[in-house]
Amino acid sequence: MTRKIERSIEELYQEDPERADAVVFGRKSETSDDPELGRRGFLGGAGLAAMSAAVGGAIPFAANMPGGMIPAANAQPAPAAPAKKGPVYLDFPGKDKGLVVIGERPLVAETPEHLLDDDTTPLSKFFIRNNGQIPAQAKEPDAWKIAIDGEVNNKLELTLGELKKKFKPVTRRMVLECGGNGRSFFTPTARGNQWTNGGAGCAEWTGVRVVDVLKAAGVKPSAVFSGHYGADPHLSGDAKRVTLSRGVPIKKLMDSNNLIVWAMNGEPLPNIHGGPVRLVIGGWPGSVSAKWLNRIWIRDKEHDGPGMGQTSYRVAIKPMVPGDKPDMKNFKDLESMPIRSIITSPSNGTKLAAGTREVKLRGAAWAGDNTVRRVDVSTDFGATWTRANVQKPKNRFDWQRWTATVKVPTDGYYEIWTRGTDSKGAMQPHTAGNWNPQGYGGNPMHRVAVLIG
Ligand SMILES: Nc1nc2c(c(=O)[nH]1)N[C@H]1C(S)=C(S)[C@@H](COP(=O)(O)O)O[C@H]1N2
Ligand SMILES: [Mo]
Repeated sequence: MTRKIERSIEELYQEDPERADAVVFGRKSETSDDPELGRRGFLGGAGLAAMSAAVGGAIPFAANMPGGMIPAANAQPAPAAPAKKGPVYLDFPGKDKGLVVIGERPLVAETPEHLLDDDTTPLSKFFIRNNGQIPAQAKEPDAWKIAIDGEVNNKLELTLGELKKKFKPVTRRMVLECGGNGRSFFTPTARGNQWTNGGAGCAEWTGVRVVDVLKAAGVKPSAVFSGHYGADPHLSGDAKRVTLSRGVPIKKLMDSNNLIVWAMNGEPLPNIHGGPVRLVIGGWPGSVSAKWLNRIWIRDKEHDGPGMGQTSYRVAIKPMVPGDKPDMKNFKDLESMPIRSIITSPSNGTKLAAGTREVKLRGAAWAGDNTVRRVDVSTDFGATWTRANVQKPKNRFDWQRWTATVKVPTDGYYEIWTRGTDSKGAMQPHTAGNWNPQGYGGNPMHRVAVLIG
């Protein structure tokens, strides 16, 4: 008996992983009560042949394949909208056509892992995340005004021109990562843009230290938290509504790595990335790094702007039942981003010549406020691991590039897995854990399918 497959294999894995396994593996009966029938490790010749056909080659390490996990060869980038089949590629001035649109209004686009192969992410490949409308390009960048007010002794209103003159410029290579990066890996689906791993990039940012400007303003002892504001109009067009305004505890704000920046990779900050001037706060959700920055409000209590509170940028304190109604008392702000490692070469679905026995890998790893202690890679579904060579960061909040060479015994279908461990010992899990309604903190191991021969 064969049932017609109406849903995509990805959807089926989301909804009914056992049945998906049965379909992918060509198991004869979906309703068999023999628990071993259809288990990957116990596949007979017919099932294995069907699976091999599905992924395009023999699977030398089939016995190790975890049940219920969609093969990397079948995993696709998330479509922009449920109605659309397959990825929608970005068409935006100055941007690489390989970026994938994951939201159209507001415009959101991610960078597939293989386009993050540069040590410094070029402007053309840097992901885009907007919550509101994209403002018009500023005509006189140096006349742009930024206010520092609230719990300060001297309220400041500086133009960008003054900022450049009064404070010492510094350049830092830092990761900017959306708080929702990895959201698409949650089951059941979490609300929001369905990022895979591409809501991140690492650029050279030039600007002045936030702390230098704060010193000039004189922060009062009553200061507790900040509120960051940008000039982008609300999607509704209502001039009174703020698009997004998040902030950080004053201790984080004072970190000397935080910058008010006007240049990215040595170029004037592009409008789409918040030009002429934005904040860059390393290691924390990208949403605190306000684009089109026009105000830093120093507050005597936690901030309450749009994007703060409820389940926005917040994770469960005690694990909750996935998909359940949230208990609002059980949430805390997502602060440091979790460890993530990605394979940037080869790309998912790469075919290599028959007889290839060694594969060279390149990747990147980063870990929010922490550093990357190690990266390990596996070609046999996690049975054995090889330690990668991890480079040192250029400066704090930089990502760490890594390389590794792995050996494969025969031709066939392989999945290369990467698993990062941070400086505190936290390691990437197999699947996204600690489910929360808006899907923060999803950092499962990254996998790419490679077909040899
Ligand atoms: N003013 C403003 N700043 C913003 C946003 C926004 O919508 N408006 N989005 C934030 C979010 S959620 C992220 S992840 C980053 C994205 O920066 P990018 O578009 O330059 O990649 O900007 C942040 N700063
Ligand atoms: Mo974000």
